[in-house]
Amino acid sequence: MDAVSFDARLAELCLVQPAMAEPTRHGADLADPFNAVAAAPAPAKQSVDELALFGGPVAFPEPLHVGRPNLGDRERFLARVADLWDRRYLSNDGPYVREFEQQVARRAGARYCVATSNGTTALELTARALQLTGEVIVPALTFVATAHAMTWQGLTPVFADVDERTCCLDPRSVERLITPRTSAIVGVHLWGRTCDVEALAWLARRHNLRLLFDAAHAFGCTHAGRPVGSHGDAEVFSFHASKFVHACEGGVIATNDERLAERIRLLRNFGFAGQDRVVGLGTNAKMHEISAAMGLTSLEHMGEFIAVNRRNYWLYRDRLRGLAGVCVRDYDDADRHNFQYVVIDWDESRTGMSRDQVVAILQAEGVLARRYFHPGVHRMEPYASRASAPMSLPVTERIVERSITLPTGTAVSAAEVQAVVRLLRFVCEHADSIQARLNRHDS
Ligand code: T4K
Repeated sequence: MDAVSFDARLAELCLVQPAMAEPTRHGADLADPFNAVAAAPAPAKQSVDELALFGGPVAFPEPLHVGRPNLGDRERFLARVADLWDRRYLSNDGPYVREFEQQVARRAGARYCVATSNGTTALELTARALQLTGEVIVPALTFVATAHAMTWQGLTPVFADVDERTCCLDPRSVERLITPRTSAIVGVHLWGRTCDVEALAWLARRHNLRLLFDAAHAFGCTHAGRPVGSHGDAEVFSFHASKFVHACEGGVIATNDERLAERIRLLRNFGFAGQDRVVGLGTNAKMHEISAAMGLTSLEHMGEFIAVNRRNYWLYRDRLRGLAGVCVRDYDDADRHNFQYVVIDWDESRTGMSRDQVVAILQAEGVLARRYFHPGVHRMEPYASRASAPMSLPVTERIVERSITLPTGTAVSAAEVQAVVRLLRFVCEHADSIQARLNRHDS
């Protein structure tokens, strides 16, 4: 697709904003129990000289992060820690880990859940338990762990392009890459938007491939009304601290395949099938009890965390509406979402500033916006210098060059969201003078 038609398509997608855009209907007024002591953001900038990048005062001396952990009820967490302290049961399939697995399984609509030390080990165990070989087709528009986990298992990730609307694997691109060496498709539900599960399942069936989903971003989401966690051979969650529900570090494999779950349990614990009985190779990828205690506490607040994320998302979307060249990526209204990533598409040709310039301006102000997932995994090592590189992934490359992930979560108040929006508007309105200042700096 050429640049013009891509932009036209994106503009079209941005224009199709559902009628439910009024923030009040989505919780903009929501009392925020997690942010009672948030500092008042600095007043709006009056001139370009006041930008922190040019020596002005920093708007957010206490920075706003993408991925600042949501914290639930401190007393509940500490009570669980006291409890595990008293029972002296700290790891190895303990009671909190089992409870956490049950709770996740219930929410993910999966028959079996196996908790692990993190999402990356969960992906590794699943690839190994599925006995994948040769090549696996993955997107390059993802966190590097998706590909690294496969490579760590001796597999070769083959990068397919993504769909411009969902940002997830494009089944047509996947189909073109299937060879006799391919053993699996690994879809990623990027930023909580789900893959075209049906098309990928059809391809997997047709070519006798395994289908695995990296659902690190999609806990609590649904696809066609069914919870993420119940698709493909397995779906893998991350419960890293930066995820909206977390266990400090943690992962979970969700599956409806009992034998697969059993194999993963063995692999997770050195291959032990009982005391002194090792039935095969295994590793140590166990979740410990303190993580599970945090996970259980976090799960108790899942609804509140989503409500705050939803409020922030709609505030950003509502307040940025009409700003030329800036478009908040939307969600499919038919499904449930966790709203944990607010991603904007930044069009340099319309805003007059490059994506990297605006990220630098935001970061200088303490708005620690991220370029997730720049430059694309195919441009990272060891993939970039493989014999088969370079590869052409036009949609992926356009998205990684234009995306900005903005701070959200319970550490970001409604007032702070509005201050970030003011800053973005200021940057766009003063793009020419900012460029002039930047050019003066360079010369
Ligand atoms: N698949 C996908 C699609 C993934 O996105 C991930 C992980 C995985 C697989 C692998 O799952 P895990 O093995 O991680 O369970 C972060 C996370 O480390 C990573 O879990 C996550 N994806 C990725 C998207 O983001 P960084 O390097 O960007 O994180 P970092 O250290 O810059 O932290 C983010 C922000 O949060 C910073 O501004 C600091 C702040 N922060 C972070 C932590 C951990 C805090 O304020 N407190 C904290 O405790 O990778």
